[in-house]
Amino acid sequence: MKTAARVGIGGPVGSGKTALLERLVPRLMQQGVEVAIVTNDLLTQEDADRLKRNGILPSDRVIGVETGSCPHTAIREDPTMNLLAIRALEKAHPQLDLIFVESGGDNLASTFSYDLVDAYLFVIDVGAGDDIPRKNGPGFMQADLAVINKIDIAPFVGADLDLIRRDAIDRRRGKAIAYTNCKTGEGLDQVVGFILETVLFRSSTVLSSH
Ligand SMILES: Nc1nc2c(ncn2[C@@H]2O[C@H](COP(=O)(O)OP(=O)(O)OP(=O)(O)O)[C@@H](O)[C@H]2O)c(=O)[nH]1
Ligand SMILES: [Mg+2]
Repeated sequence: MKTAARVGIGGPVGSGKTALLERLVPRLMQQGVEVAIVTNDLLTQEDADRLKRNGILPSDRVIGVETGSCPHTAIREDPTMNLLAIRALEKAHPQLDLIFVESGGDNLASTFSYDLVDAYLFVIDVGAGDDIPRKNGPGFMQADLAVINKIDIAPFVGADLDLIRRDAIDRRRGKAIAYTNCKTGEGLDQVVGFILETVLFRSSTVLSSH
């Protein structure tokens, strides 16, 4: 059976992980990528219900995992629940190319096990403070792609975007960084391009020509 590539999405509570998925999935599907999602929440199916409600995917392509423990446990220490959800999606939809695993909101130390995913994104929120990139959080520093989200609110919270960019480049040591506004879609082409090229090994020339 064909197995789908897997991409984790981690980051602090409310940084915009689900909002990013809501922007990414339609763009990837436009590129012919067959997508499904596993969400993780502590004690509810909140994000899975939201994704099913907004109809970006048929509802049987979304599974909500209730971790019941610190979110990082289910994406790093013991990913069994997520692996079972992935297996169920692959069995029901053998045509899948890509499965996203959204972690429950966690702290800056939250990283994914590469037994669970092929690559992961770490989403931070400009509104949480412009010092976040230099706090040496392993999730932010080690992720395959760091996503600095909510760039639109920088002027309203007194966050210095130039400082964020300088610190992010310094701490990430050449690894990829995207700057996004999930309300408008700004910066999303770079994230889609990263997934197409780095995870799915497909050309994203269609995107970069726009
Ligand atoms: N202004 C602005 N708001 C955003 C952006 N991205 C997300 N939001 C808002 O931020 C809030 C949290 O977004 P979510 O996507 O639910 O965040 P999350 O990381 O999935 O949250 P948890 O799963 O609870 O950890 C929502 O009210 C979003 O509308 C953005 O780029 N700009
Ligand atoms: Mg979420």
